[in-house]
Amino acid sequence: MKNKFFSAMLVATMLLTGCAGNEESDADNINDQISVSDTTTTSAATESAVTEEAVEIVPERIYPDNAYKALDRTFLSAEVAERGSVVKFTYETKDNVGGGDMVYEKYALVYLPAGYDENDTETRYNVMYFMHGGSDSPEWFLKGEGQKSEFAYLFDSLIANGEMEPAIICFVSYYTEYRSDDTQNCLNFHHELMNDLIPAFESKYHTYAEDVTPEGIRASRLHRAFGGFSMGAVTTWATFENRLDSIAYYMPVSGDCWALGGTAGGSRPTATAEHLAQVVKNSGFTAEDFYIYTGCGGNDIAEPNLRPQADAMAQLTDTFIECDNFADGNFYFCLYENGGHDKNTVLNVMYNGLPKMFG
Ligand code: FER
Repeated sequence: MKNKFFSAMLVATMLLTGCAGNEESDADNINDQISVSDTTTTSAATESAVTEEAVEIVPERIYPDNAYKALDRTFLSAEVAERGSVVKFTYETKDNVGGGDMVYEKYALVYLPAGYDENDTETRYNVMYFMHGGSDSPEWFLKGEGQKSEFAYLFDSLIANGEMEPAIICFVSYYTEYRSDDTQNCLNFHHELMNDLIPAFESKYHTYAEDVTPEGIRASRLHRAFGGFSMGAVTTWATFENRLDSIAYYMPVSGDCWALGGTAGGSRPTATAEHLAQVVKNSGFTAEDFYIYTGCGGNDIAEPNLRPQADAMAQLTDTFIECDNFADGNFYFCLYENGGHDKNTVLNVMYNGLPKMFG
């Protein structure tokens, strides 16, 4: 996978330049974070012959081109050999921002791909967390435990057709019992995600996190995505701002970044884009370390907010590299020509974007 590629590149670069690296520098920290899950490869490689590592490693991940293609609607209903399942996952959370001892129970609806076996601890799965829009819930996507839905069919079909590797997709909610302000709940969800949900979820389900310490979560960042629709996209941009160290792939659909105020992606696109670029710089990560697949419909109420922001981001070419293939860049804006602010747009963006996710 790509982390192996980066590890090998790091080793090759160090060996070629004769540079042992400065453990304290940001650049090395980034490389450490990317390659931790592959430390055995790195340390073994360090001790083995230079030429062997330098010539043999090729990136294993071939990215499909990003050119938008219309959703194949047979993917939403066609019978394929195997179906995944939809289960409910409950976890305990707290007011991570306000504090206090109160514990609250919340749940997520989880798509598990066909063949997922809880007793098989060897097989690891990529994981995506996905947030609903205003007034909605995880049921908007998956209907409920044990239910069939267009979303689950889409994932089944993409996997059965070999367009994406089997992945676990966890539909979450920003609603809380302790705060009624939707925007604050969205902007703060990343605390609950990292402190409460991911440790519980990735202890139970077989993701690439070897353990659920902050280090274990960071080490598996190339195998983790966060996305969302509408207010869920607002949540996604906020997660990008705060959790780049733990999540490498982002899919904000039909919604802009509200860091500089509600719908500021539309009213202040350049400032919003510059803010996001600054966040990346401050984090010590570079354009090579993350991927954003964003999109909306042409008739989507969020299009006047998201499109100007995406256009402004694409101007900042040292951070957001617009591309037709994630092999060449890290940023793609997907416009579903006649799409509205609705499920059909999410299905279209997922159909196009999911095959490009994960290292
Ligand atoms: C947008 C981001 C989020 C947007 C709307 C929302 C109109 C959410 C609205 C809601 O759920 O009330 O860019 O554009």
